[in-house]
Amino acid sequence: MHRFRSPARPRWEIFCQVVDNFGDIGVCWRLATDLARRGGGAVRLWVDEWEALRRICPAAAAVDERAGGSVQGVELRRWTSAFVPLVPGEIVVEAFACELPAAQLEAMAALRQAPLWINLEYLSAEAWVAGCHGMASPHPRLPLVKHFFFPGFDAGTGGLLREADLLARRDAWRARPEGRAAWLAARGIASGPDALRVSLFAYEQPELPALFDAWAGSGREMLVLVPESRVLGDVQRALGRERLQAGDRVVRGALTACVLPFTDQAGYDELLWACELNFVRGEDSFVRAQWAARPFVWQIYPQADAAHHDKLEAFLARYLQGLPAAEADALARFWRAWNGCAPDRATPAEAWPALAAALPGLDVHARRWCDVQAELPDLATALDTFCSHIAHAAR
Ligand code: TRH
Repeated sequence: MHRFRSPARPRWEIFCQVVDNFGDIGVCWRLATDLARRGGGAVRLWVDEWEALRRICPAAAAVDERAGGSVQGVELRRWTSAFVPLVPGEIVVEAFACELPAAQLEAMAALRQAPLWINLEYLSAEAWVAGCHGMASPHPRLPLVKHFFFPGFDAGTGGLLREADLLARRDAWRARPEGRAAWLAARGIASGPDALRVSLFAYEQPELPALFDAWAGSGREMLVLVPESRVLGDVQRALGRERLQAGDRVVRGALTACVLPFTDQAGYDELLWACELNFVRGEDSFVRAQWAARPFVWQIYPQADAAHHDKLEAFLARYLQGLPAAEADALARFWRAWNGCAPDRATPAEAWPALAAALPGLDVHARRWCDVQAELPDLATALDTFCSHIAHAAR
């Protein structure tokens, strides 16, 4: 069996297959740029869908898909069915069990020193994660060993992606007196000092019209910022519009809804920082909302067997710890309603007044949660440490 030995600055090679949305590429692009920025070695990212990459990383449009090219220190390569391996990296990451091409595995096995092969798993707050984090699985035929690396919310897991300067950048952005006002003004958006600013990034949401009705009739000005995403059809339905696009603004009672263009990831962070309540989805925006340290509503990626309900409850069980019962109930009730989960059969519109009342307490809690999570090693650091430990153990 070949043994992995990590050089001081390994070459990282990440494989990403885009499933359904941006999520997988959102996480992989963030990991790749974070590793590159930390100077821990060269980073190559293989992506099967260039269009999805281009949306979160517009600079990818200038890269020749066949020849590859570098953006933010990451070598971008298109992963096609005619895949021909390059010299494999010393650390090869397959994201979310995307299954490396056979030619890549053969190239890895042919090396004198086998690369360290990592399967980066989906984020889950479930208790079993810590037990599986770091497990090894030898390839049945080739002299290769795959290691499972799980992100998570405690020290027994691989942590969460968090760039080294993220929280300082967030605080500096918020501290600038003109920060948010200028950000909104640059997008042609005005709101009163007491408005509740909400970002809405979501999958389809059939319950949205009733919630918009509640917001339109609310006693507080509601500014809802909707980046172009799958929920836009429901926003159109809720506002009785045929077609909405970036730049459109619709006022109904206390509610003003503004459609924003889909930006790069840095721009999306600023949207989260600018709002008092963020609706997020999937995995990466869910984590970014936690670093924004404001109350948020998570729409979990739906799975056919409703396995996502358990994942939602597992996160709620962790997140709600330490909150007074009324605030914890308000948040849990709204999240379950937003995700269509039994047994709490309230609709989001019915669950909204209690959530609105709980926001001040939830705001304090969101900051506390963010601070606690920020004490743990971030995912890129944890991954680097994990690889070094395996290399050390192999000596
Ligand atoms: O795209 P998603 O729905 O991702 C999901 C999850 O990863 C899920 O686990 C997976 O199984 C499924 O895809 C197939 O949501 P997510 O993870 O939040 O990714 C969206 C990315 O888009 C994230 O990196 C933030 C980014 N983004 C921008 O860069 N600009 C924007 O304007 C917006 C709204 C988002």
